[in-house]
Amino acid sequence: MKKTIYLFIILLSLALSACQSGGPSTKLNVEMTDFAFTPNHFTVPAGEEITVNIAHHGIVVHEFIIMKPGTTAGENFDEEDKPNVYTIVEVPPGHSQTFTFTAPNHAGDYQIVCGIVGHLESGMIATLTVVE
Ligand SMILES: [Cu+2]
Repeated sequence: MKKTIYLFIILLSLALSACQSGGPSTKLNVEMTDFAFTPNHFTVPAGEEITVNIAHHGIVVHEFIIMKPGTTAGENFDEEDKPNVYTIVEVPPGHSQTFTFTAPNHAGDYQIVCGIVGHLESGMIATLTVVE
């Protein structure tokens, strides 16, 4: 009987740790290539300071832009979209860069794009999910 309980506890703790790894994180790792973000979905806790480690493996400059709540860049990123930028980082090709930002206080999905002309259209788009 005891063995069964121990086994149950082990399985339960494994299940819990598995959940955590897929849950919100304050540390994000993202790879930039020409022309994609990998991964293209991130989950962070609302209001927390988030550290983003970017590894750029492409040959042209890219940006990591998070759009403000309720806004998207639409079909392409242009002048009209600049007031809707929540945070922006520019990364030269071949560089690794770390930056921090404070996650929005409101849960929801926020669009991540690269604002260089033509890059969003080429696939540089991702989603930041903020959870309470
Ligand atoms: Cu880009």
